[in-house]
Amino acid sequence: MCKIKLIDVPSEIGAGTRGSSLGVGAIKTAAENAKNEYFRRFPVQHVEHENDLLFDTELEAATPHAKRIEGVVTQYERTSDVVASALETGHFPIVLTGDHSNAGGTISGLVKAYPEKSLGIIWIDAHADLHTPYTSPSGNIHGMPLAAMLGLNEQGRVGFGLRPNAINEQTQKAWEELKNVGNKMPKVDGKDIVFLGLRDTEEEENFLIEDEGMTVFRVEEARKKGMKNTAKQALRVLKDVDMIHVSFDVDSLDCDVVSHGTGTPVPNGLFIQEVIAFLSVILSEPKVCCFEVTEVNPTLDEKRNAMGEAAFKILYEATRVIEAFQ
Ligand SMILES: [Mn+2]
Repeated sequence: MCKIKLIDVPSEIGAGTRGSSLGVGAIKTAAENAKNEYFRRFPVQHVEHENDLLFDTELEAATPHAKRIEGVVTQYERTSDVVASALETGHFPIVLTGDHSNAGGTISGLVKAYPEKSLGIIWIDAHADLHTPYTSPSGNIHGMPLAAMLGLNEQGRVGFGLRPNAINEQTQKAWEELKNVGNKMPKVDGKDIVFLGLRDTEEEENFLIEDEGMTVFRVEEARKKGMKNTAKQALRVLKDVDMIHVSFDVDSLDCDVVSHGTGTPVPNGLFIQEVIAFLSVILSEPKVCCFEVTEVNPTLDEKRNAMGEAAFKILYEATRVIEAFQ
């Protein structure tokens, strides 16, 4: 049986809306209110954040197409060190983060610990997070972590030239640094990325999904097939990789049914029990080496702490599967 290590990364400098740094606290509050022992059983290792950069308007203006990107580089370096050392000491890291840009730090830690192993990623999300500074409409880096892991540059790897942003040198340099954290670039092949719950993407991202051969399970399709069958199919897609990372963005959940307590809520998403069913198969696969939960924002929750409670329920059930099988 594995030793689980919880890692808390309350960074929200990659988000466009404030408050996701409070997300891990909202999950802990949900556990305490349910009188659940979870956070007593698994102590949390904290990773220092750079959220004070949010108050530096000059810094934000310096790299408008990738806001606070130098801070994100620092964050990736810190998180990747903690994740890599958790793996090296025989732990299974469960990473709880503020905004989804942090996933790049987690993944950089996996490749830092195991540079020889090929990586597959299961990305449970309403969004593809495949923008680069060259294509991002917002400049918010939580829409870019997968592009960084793919090592994408100008207009993706493709050169189709859809309204590319004019990037200054400072942004360019920091984007290269960000992609190279973990000393391996690219860290993943497009064909080894599987999405679940995707339903709000831009043209540039759709192009990349198609061009790189990524796999997408949309909500209706997965529901029709059944979540466990969908999970088995996802694992078949990743049958040749050496290790698998699972990243769960709570905006994959249906915001009308569950909660709007996340930065970029989208309707017509997954239900809590569907994510639990999907993960019950995925996390029993021995090649899975890390699980991540992100983007809970209690300041946006119209139902008190409903999103924190949903995330905790999923985290709790996911952890039971990890303990049983990893
Ligand atoms: Mn996301």
